Amino acid sequence: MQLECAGQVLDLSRPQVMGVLNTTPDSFSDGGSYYRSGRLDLGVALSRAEQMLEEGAAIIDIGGESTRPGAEPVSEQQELERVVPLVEAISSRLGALISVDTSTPAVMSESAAAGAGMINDVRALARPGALAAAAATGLPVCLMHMQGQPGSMQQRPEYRDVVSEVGVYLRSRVQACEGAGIPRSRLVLDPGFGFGKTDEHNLALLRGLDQLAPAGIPVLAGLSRKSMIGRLLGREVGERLPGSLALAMLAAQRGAQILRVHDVAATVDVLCLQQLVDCPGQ
Ligand code: 7PM
Repeated sequence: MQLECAGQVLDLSRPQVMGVLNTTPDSFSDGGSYYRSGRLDLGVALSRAEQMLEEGAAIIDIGGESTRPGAEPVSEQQELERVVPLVEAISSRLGALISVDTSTPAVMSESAAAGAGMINDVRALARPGALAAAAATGLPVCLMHMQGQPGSMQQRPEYRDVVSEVGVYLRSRVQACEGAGIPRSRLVLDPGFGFGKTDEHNLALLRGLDQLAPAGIPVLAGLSRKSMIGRLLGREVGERLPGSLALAMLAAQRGAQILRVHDVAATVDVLCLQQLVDCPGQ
């Protein structure tokens, strides 16, 4: 499997790491470290991106909207101001493959023009205009499942059969994409761990990860530092690396091709060993 990302080829015959570079001042795990007196510091963000690339990240994920429950909504203008200059700088200076974590059509178009190679949408292109905007970029898209809306999604998540319902939803979004001119060869699917899911739902999705996507469509798993690790193990966000690494390996063993993580070097080590055991001679 491989993905064609604006001239760069992403090899998915082995699991690849997507490193998270969050540009929101309230990001729960970066603590707003790229902000100096309320303004985004391009230099700091660039060196963080460079470090993740050196550690083996294949993709840098840049987002300007916090999806944390209770986070303040971000205007289109604000999101553009946070994301586009970073995409431009990281793509031109580092030549990195960038995915842009957005649900906003204008951010998709302007990020693509600034050099982004992939769209990562936690709303699976469901916002008005998003399907058409994403299609026009020609870029691959990660479609994520979410139940409810970020502000309230964790209040009472409910499913009859979470694996089958998430699968049905993702396949319906694949169809919507195909209808809008985005072929399935350009799609990645993601169950959206923690997005309107209890710990039991998240565990069931991890167990059933290999049943989620139609054959040939790669799967992305984002488990890094998530609150399910906090609840299951009783760990604060700074203490979730071992749990994150275990879940990244479990996801890779169940066929995830892209792991979205904060701790790139450690995850690359884990995935390297997993491949040596599970895919000898490759
Ligand atoms: C607060 C709550 C801050 C949640 C950040 C988050 C995913 C994603 C995110 C994911 C894809 C986080 C999330 N998670 N995109 N964006 N998959 N495709 O924990 O799981 O990083 S934001």
